[in-house]
Amino acid sequence: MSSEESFVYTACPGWGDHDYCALKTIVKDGKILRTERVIYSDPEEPDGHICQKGCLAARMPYDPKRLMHPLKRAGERGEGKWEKISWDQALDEIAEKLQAIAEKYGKDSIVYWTLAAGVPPSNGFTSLMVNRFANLYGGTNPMASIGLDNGPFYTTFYTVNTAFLHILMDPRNLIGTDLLYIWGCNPIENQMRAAQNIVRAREAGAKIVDIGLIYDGTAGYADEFYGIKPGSDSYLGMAMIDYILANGLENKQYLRDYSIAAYMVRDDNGMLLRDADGNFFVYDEDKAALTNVAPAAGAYSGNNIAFYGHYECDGVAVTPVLQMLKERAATYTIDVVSEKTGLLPEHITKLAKEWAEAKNAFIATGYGLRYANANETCRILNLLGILTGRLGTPKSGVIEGLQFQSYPIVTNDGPINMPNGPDNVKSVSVRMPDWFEIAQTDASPYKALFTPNGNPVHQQPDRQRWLDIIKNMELVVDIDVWMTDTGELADYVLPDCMPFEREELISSACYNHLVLQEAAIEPQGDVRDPVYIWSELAKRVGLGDYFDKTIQEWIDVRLDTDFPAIATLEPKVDYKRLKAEKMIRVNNPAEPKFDPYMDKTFDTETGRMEIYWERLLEFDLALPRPLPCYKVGSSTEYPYQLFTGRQRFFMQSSFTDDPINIKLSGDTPSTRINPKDAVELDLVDDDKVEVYNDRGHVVTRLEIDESVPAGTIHVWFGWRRSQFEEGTYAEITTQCSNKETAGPVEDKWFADWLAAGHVQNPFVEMISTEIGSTDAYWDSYCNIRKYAAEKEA
Ligand SMILES: Nc1nc2c(c(=O)[nH]1)N[C@H]1C(S)=C(S)[C@@H](COP(=O)(O)OP(=O)(O)OC[C@H]3O[C@@H](n4cnc5c(=O)[nH]c(N)nc54)[C@H](O)[C@@H]3O)O[C@H]1N2
Ligand SMILES: Nc1nc2c(c(=O)[nH]1)N[C@H]1C(S)=C(S)[C@@H](COP(=O)(O)OP(=O)(O)OC[C@H]3O[C@@H](n4cnc5c(=O)[nH]c(N)nc54)[C@H](O)[C@@H]3O)O[C@H]1N2
Ligand code: SF4
Ligand SMILES: [Mo]
Repeated sequence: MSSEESFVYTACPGWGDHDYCALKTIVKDGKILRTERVIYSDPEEPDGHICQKGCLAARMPYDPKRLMHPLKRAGERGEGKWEKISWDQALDEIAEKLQAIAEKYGKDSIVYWTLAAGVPPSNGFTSLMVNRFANLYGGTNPMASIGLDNGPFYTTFYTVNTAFLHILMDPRNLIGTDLLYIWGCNPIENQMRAAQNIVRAREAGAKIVDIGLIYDGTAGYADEFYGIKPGSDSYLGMAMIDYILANGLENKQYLRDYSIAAYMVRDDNGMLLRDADGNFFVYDEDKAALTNVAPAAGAYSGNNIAFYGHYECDGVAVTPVLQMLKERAATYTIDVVSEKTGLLPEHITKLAKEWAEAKNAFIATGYGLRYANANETCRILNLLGILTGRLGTPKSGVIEGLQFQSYPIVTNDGPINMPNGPDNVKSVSVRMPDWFEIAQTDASPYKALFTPNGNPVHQQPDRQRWLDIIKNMELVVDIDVWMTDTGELADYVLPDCMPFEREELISSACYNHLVLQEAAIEPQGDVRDPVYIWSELAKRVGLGDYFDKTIQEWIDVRLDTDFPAIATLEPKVDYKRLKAEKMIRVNNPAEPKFDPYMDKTFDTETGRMEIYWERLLEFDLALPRPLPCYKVGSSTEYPYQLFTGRQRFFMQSSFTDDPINIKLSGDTPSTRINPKDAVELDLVDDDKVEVYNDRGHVVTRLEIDESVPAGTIHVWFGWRRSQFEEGTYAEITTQCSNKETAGPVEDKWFADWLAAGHVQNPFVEMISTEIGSTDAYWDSYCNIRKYAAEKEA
């Protein structure tokens, strides 16, 4: 053991779905001293980053509250009585029960819940090993169409026929822009990697405008803040589209070259006009005639192509897409939109004008838009980028869902996930709304549940649903680093290593670098890494031959890829080389920085960005259209909109055990309401209040705070159930994936996705979780009352 300081790299434990940093972990005498930002190699040297959570993460491995030993339930489920057992006992018993359940009910009765949003690093061994196990052994993945971050996926699937690619963006592209609309997200407090670049962008002259609900840290940082009524953003978007088109501010050259704005639509059936060979039609003004355009970005007959007007082709009346859009947008008048959004008419016009007129401008959208209408909202905001010619244009764009990346780096994970190829996987997948319908009934065929990633009992909306599901399970195994609300209901809780304790390949989001995570310290207590856990379980169910590699060997498999940015490196990168160098810059260009739209080639039927969606014609959604929220404001009994937004010092339920982070978060969870509502409700600061609806309740202290608009109740997200006085926010939130919120449009989207050749199984196609659903995290209504008074009454 050296008594000099040394360092290793670690995937940050605050790594949560949208911001991902490798940390530089400084070690001395076998202990972690501190964490620092990573210094990447040139030209990415300045871009490594660390935030307060990253700094405090180094405390985590030493937290006495973390899981240290395998636990077996000793009392009733949820009673909190545990017996410490050995790994051998735990794995022997789990394997035996698993085999018995498989024998009795079939393998599909075994469910794997693998939402890896809060498990660092994404697509590491915590995911790869369970995928491999499930694909070899069999079982059900209920993750097809989860209802998590759907809007951006919906938008890019129909517009440019990709799933994930067009959602990624190098955050450094923000630097040099003139105007940034931060729309429905709070990056200054919870997307620190983005925040760093927003700060740089502002220093370089950008004006920052926040369109939001809560006056949050981003609102405070912004030059202007516009508070909008919950879930009404698509109306503002349509008013902006109207302004652009009514004033001729659209970028015609761009629309002509890269979109189908000029393509003719048949008035009689709403389909794009095609000839027998699949050519499309536009109107050539010089020739004063309709001329055809071949599929896959065929050329136009001339330069003067019409966007507006009404035409006829062999007796069929036809209209260009942009004319139709203009007519539709014109119905969203300033008065209508002002009423819907609560924004002043002059503010709507100002937002539209400045967006249309700025030289370089970005819209960055996020998860404040996750109402049941979020899919259309995202589409409309994306369209604002297309109409002004900003997608793929330097220093401009629309970034959906704040998924920030440099160039994607692809490793050879297929053979790990699917050792016998995609056609021979034994796992099956069920769309989540369908799964919930069955799983929560007494007739549920699902008998075993593994939760190796995520904390669903706490973080999935409508907690009761999970209690019902677990009631039917004969075996529940949670793998985590903390005792969570999910673990509390398990039969076995297995303690995973923290990233500080194990090796791993960090391949995503590190600004074009492959980084080796090395163990900073010995595993504390009796914790084990995911390769050990799944390999040992596999051995006990007869799959040992498939789990015969060490972590180092698996890393070699991952690096043995023909993905050009890695394959072209000299000498070839393998574990040994990475171990010697710790990080290696892959062969991606430094400039231009990754922008998914930059080469402007699109794998669509037309070869252009499709801003008219024939496939959703039956829902009157060929053109975009604001849709209502699901429940917000719809109840007189529960008149308030519930917002359960994030906590700066927590990463979802991670960090909620650390005393410093707890202190920084106000010691105990709180509920915030506007002073006006407080007066009306006769509530004062620090009252104990109950926020409730027909599903359940949560009890906290009250904070009266002007940051929350009247009509909205904000209960902070993240805190464990045990930290609330009673109940938890998860009792009162709306189910995301259910038959009501995932309706016919979502069904059609899912069907279109499969028809496009995709696979309904997130264990095969790692992205399909976001397809064919809708987010409804904020669609819940609720009421609030003083708690003690209610009890005494
Ligand atoms: N510290 C911390 N950081 C995190 C996380 C964490 O738990 N803690 N979680 C990570 C994950 S998984 C995610 S998905 C991201 C999410 O991060 P964000 O995309 O930033 O989403 P939220 O924080 O949910 O919501 C942000 C803002 O949306 C606004 N909002 C609410 N309703 C509306 C509306 O109707 N219209 C508009 N325009 N705005 C509205 C509110 O003002 C709120 O402050 O954060 C990631 N980062
Ligand atoms: N009310 C409400 N509900 C929400 C949201 C909201 O804003 N409000 N946000 C939604 C969103 S955007 C998301 S992404 C989901 C998040 O939902 P989840 O991903 O289920 O939430 P987390 O609490 O992040 O769960 C991650 C779990 O992984 C564990 N973990 C951390 N590190 C490791 C590790 O190294 N190994 C293992 N095995 N486990 C580890 C953590 O302790 C934690 O229990 O929640 C959703 N639910
Ligand atoms: S931004 Fe996220 S990943 Fe980066 S240091 Fe902070 S918590 Fe960790
Ligand atoms: Mo998320």
